[in-house]
Amino acid sequence: MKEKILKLLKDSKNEFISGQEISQQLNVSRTAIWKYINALKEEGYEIESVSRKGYMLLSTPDILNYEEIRKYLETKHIGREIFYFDTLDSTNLKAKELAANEQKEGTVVIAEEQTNGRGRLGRSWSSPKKKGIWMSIILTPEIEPTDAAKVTQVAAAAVWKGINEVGVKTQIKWPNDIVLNGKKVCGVLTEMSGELNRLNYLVVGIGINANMSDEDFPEEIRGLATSLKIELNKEVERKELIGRILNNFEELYEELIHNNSIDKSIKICVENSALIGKDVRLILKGKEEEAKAIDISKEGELIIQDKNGDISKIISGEVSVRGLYGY
Ligand code: BTX
Repeated sequence: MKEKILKLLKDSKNEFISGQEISQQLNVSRTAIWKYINALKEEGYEIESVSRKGYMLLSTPDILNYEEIRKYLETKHIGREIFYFDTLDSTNLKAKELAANEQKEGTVVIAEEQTNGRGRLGRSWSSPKKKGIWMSIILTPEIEPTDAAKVTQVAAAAVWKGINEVGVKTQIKWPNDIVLNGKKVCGVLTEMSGELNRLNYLVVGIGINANMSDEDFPEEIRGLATSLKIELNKEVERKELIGRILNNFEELYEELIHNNSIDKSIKICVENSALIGKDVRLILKGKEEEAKAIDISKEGELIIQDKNGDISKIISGEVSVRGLYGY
């Protein structure tokens, strides 16, 4: 109901809408409306109320609920249900909980802050309040569990495109990072629930440093991390960026679902790769090896050439890849 009232306020653009009209349209009592209006005010919506005239929306806060993101969405399924939280331990954890309870394909979980944001291999992800985009998408594709890593490439490509559309050219560091001027601006964490040959669901977690300043990062990662704001010198509209990323994600993901292909995503990942053509250090189970990254396969594996000239493919999750020259 709160969302419906907000929609009416937004639809009456800069004009008062009377309590009576809201009450008639939504079949809800005037006292209930008053309570919902107060709840909206608490969320940061500035609403003027004048007796006999009604309510007028003066300004909307920078928050990431469905009502705010909706106007940027062009998707059919992805992001059509958004669970929005002020604070969460981790959007991936919440998404897994929801997915286990039959939440459907395309549901998105967003938090303004994560107190236990997670990276790969038990690492943590710094997620300060209202400074970034911390979100997870629930997916139930009919693909083999071994193909789950393909979705990470789809997500990386979708984020690259979304950020590019708001005017920032980044690079994709296979398999799951987006970098900007050699520093990490986004990370993707795909987690899966399934059995050997059956995938139950996937959760694709996306963390984007949108509007952080240097001092918003923990000291130990300041040299490695950057934000779109730092590079652009101005804040980005987080809700617009979310909309663009989800739109691109749906388009690229449909290629996987309908054609069992991720060619479009791979093309983006290859053309904008931070690694291809460069020497990299592979870290596999504590062992380090130098090689040259030469391509990404149709399946999303990194193709490398070792010092003897031998070519092989590596699967994400197997190794950490470091650029030798600070990318
Ligand atoms: P990763 O394991 O590749 O990167 C984690 C590493 O990146 C950390 O060990 C740290 O060095 C560095 N780091 C931590 N926080 C940041 C940051 N904000 N910016 C840049 N570098 C950082 C990458 O894992 C995958 C991260 C996914 C995060 C999303 S947020 C929404 C969803 N929920 C959740 O808990 N995780 C995902």
